[in-house]
Amino acid sequence: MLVGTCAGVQRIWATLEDVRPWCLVLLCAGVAAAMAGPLPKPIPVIFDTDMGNDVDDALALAMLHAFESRGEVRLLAVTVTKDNPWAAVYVDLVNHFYGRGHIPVGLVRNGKTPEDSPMIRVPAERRRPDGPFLYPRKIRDGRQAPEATGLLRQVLAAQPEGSVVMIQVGFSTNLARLLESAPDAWSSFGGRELVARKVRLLSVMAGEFETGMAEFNVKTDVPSAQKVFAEWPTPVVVSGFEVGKRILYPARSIEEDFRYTQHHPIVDAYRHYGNMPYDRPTWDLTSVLWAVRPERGYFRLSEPGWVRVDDQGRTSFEPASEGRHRHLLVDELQRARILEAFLYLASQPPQGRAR
Ligand SMILES: [Ca+2]
Repeated sequence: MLVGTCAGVQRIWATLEDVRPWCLVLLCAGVAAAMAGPLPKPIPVIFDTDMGNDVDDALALAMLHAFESRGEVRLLAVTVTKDNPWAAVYVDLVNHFYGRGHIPVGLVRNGKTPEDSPMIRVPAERRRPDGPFLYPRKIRDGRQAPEATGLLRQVLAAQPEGSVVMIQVGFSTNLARLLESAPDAWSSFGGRELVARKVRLLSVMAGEFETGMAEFNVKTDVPSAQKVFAEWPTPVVVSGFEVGKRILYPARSIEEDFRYTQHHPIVDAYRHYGNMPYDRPTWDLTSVLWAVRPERGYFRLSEPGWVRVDDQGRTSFEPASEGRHRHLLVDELQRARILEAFLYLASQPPQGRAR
């Protein structure tokens, strides 16, 4: 069926020289839709983040809450690969801020980058003049959060077959451990089988596909990245470093678009990550936008192939018709449209909450 379709497309292609650019857009949209079939609404999403290492993770989480408010996403869980106790606390207080404190938050054990980070610690430590925390949360200490791999198994086991979209915007520690995980009380399947049954798509921010440099998310945990790219059983769409670095989130938005409330945990994180005013690349936001709206033409997709990770953490893309991987491509017009979406989504107020 697919072979026949491709042959037909090739024949038509040869006769459509004047309209090829538009055909390419439509073809890419078709490929996006065909990769996973019609998307359910809301899309069940698991967000895996190294919250605290860069502020784009915080903006990406804010976007996911906006998508949930718009009926496009149901955030099943957030799992954290930064092994710092404030990381899970900060994620939990952001979820509470958006009125979704019920979302489970899992934290890696014996993971990478345990160092302190003011962008998560300072908002978490802020208190009102009369004593309580400025931003309510249920997780007081990251050590109270469940271990991430077990939480991933628990959440996946409860979902329908082929339904879950996973978004990984940190290192691959949690997802590699998920693949290796053994049957347990939540599921009689091992990790790879559980993923193959429950997950429809993995959207990843990792790697770099222009120069092949060792990108942070890959080089921080090379063996886990190698495992995920070699063994993950579903389609994988990767946003390389080169995509988000050319779309800068403007400091002006942080200063002006969040004024609907006096205190905002995303603004606090941004102000404590760098010296204001600064514009920051939107790496992790691109993987969220692709995962939720793959059919909307924000991005183009590469041909299919395989992402390879060498022992130094350098990435390359090897085209192959049977490959399960693709990476994102963007042009100038698309970048402008993507940034507009980021600004509206990241700064969208919590749903139905007068503050
Ligand atoms: Ca990140």
